[in-house]
Amino acid sequence: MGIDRRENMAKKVAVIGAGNVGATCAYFVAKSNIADVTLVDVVEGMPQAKADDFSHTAPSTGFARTVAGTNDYAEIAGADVVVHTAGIPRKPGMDRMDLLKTNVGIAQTAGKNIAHYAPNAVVIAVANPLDIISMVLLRETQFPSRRVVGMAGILDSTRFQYFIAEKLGVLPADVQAMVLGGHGDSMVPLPSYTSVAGVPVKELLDKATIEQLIERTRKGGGEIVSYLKTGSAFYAPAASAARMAEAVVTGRKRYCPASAYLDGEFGYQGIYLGVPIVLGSGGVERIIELPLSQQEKADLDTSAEHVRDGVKTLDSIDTSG
Ligand code: A3D
Repeated sequence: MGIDRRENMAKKVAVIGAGNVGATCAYFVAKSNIADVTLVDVVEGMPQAKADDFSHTAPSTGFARTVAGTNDYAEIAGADVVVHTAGIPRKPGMDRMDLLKTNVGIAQTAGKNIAHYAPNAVVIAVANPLDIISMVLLRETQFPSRRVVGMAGILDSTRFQYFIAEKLGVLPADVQAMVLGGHGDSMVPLPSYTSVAGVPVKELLDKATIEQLIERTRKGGGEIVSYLKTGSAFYAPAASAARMAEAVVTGRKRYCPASAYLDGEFGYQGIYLGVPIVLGSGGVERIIELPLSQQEKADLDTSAEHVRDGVKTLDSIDTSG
């Protein structure tokens, strides 16, 4: 299985939810010239307006793709990738789980429409609570689990990379980091798999400083929520989702952490959890079972337990609603 170098002319990415994350993600994807983009939202006129506005940047930015906005799910037909961002974001004082009830209903509608109109797509979940919304999309689409994946670890890792680079005064792109686990305060940054141009971070920073940066990574999303007050981060989440969409559209086999459905990997069964994967045109092409220290595995167990609790809440909503 080599890298897929087929021409991408006919590729299409649909983004559901044309709010902060969705619209920014659509723009990143369109600007990278890898696919045509369709933006879907329930608010009348808004996705159309944003799509037109993006299109008018083409002479300045040079992108050559079409961007369409619509209120009709039928227009996602033929999408190779569907990025699901529709749903309410956090406000100060809220936990990602507080969004569950509202966002599950939205994801159920989206999942049914994706299955109907884009039955061959790879779905990238972004709406929160991420690991639970990924499960909802899996259940509603009934796609093979490798075709429903959640964006979180790649974002959490880039935050960890950025904080390390900032501390060391080096180029962020030279830092490689790995953050596993559920997308929440129990996420598991792994210094043992984090390096700066191949040099283990433990050689460059002391233990206390690394611990501080880990804590900042866990709270990175929350910091932005408390500054913004009316919503949550969107540039970095959108850039991460666009990178994942790009890996699928281009068939590049990107090694990244993402929320994948586990069927025994790392000892977990039937939940979505952030783990290292290879992402390509088929979606999750491989899950990499890294060796973990006792402490890392214990932290991942705690994170998995939080996700399991979320699935229980989801199931109670399903049966009562
Ligand atoms: P926001 O700017 O409010 O956009 C959400 C959009 O969804 C709005 O334009 C809504 O009109 C739209 N929408 C609502 N219901 C539907 C529907 N049924 N069909 C289509 N569109 C609909 O929020 P945002 O873009 O900042 O955040 C979107 C979601 O992403 C939230 O749940 C956030 O919590 C989540 N998020 C996740 C991450 C991760 O790292 C996983 C990061 C940032 C945001």
